[in-house]
Amino acid sequence: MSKPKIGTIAAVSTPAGRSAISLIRISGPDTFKILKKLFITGGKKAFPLPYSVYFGSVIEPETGLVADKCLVTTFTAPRSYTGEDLAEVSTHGNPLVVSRVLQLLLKHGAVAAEAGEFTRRAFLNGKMDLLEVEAVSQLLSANTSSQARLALNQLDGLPSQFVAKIRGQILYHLVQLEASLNFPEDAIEAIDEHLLARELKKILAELEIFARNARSGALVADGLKIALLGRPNSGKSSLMNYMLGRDRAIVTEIAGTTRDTLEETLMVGEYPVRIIDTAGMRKPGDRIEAIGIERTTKAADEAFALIGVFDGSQPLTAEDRLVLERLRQSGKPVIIVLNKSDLPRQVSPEDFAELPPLSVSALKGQGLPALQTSISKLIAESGLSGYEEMILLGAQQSVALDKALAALERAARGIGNIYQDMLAIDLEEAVRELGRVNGETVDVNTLDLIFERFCIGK
Ligand SMILES: Nc1nc2c(ncn2[C@@H]2O[C@H](COP(=O)(O)OP(=O)(O)O)[C@@H](O)[C@H]2O)c(=O)[nH]1
Ligand SMILES: [Mg+2]
Repeated sequence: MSKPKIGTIAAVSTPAGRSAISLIRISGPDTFKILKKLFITGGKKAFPLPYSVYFGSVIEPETGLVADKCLVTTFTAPRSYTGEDLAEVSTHGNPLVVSRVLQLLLKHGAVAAEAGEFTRRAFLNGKMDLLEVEAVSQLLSANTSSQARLALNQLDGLPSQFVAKIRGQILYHLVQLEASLNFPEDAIEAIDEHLLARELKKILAELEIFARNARSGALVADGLKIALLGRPNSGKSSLMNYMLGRDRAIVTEIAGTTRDTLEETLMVGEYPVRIIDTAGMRKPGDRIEAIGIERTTKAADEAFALIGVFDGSQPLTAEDRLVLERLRQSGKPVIIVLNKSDLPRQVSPEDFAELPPLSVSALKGQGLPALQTSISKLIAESGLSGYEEMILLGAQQSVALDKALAALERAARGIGNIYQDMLAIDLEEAVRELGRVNGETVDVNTLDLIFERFCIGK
């Protein structure tokens, strides 16, 4: 049976609306056949030479009417984004013009591309692996410059090479193992289990670092969540506003003003931090406040670190002690802020024993540099990977990586104590799951899930 013929796709790659220029992409075997029917070059240069830019007119062949004057850039297989013949048509950025040019392409043999179809073809043609696909996806959807930076790092292909290498190594050991299992009477040497154990542990250690880099990447790409916790009126909302440098949260002297959690991103050093202002922790006054306090608990659970906010101008209350208890029990990195340092201090630092407090006045704007330094220090000591090492994974890739790690761990731990065919099963699983991380083994459904997150035209 012959492979189904791959069609030629077209789509607008720039956002809808008016702009100076819009870009239509067309990719597939008939790209230039279709363009030759519709595009008349202005100059004498033969069309289409590869990697050239042409100025000319897109015309309606039936009437000869000009649909637009535009630039066409040519790329030929396999050196293009998709790995196929590809052209980019830069039209005037009026939706009427853009739509007319696209309709002409569709009428003369192209089909409308689906979301992510250009990138999907790039993947299927071996132009990028799944780690690079994920990087493109995250680059396009990045909301913070650090997310964009991480995505660009990943596009350099190093994580891809790493996963391919590790997978290759495990596969090598698996093949050796299978050979000695299946042909024991032949001249194939028996597996040296000590040697294999050492090799597998080495591979496992490398893969664990990769997994840590992926966890760090996920945390940093999303922004490190830091929740402000404290009793009502300790000044959490004021502190948030002070940190942001603007009045984001409502501040009043009425306890229980903040009922919902509020979230804003700011940069601390090179890291994006999501500061979460919460409802004060106390016995709720009404049902709305109760929901707010529930959300506070959730925010605290999800946070990467916590900032305990206390009113330094008053002796610690029972509510304050409850907050302290929560902070101690969270097991997360904690910073203690003694707010209202513009007023005479009434609490003693001993109340915070192992957590030296920082004096801040959110109202008068004092103490922010020290707080920022503390946050930076906390991030530095948290075991996050360095920026250049961080990895971005999609949801399915994370799951696959965890499975690969677990299988490899079983193999490395079990060697010597379990039958070699059990060992082979674990190694096989590790190889398969790593293949899902970089796309060397991946099923169509998973691909659908991955590419439907893309926009049309990418
Ligand atoms: N004197 C003084 N008052 C403050 C300071 N920070 C906040 N307040 C006041 O404390 C009250 C409660 O502040 P708010 O930020 O709403 O506290 P929250 O309930 O913890 O969010 C408001 O009247 C603020 O103006 C501060 O640094 N110094
Ligand atoms: Mg508040």
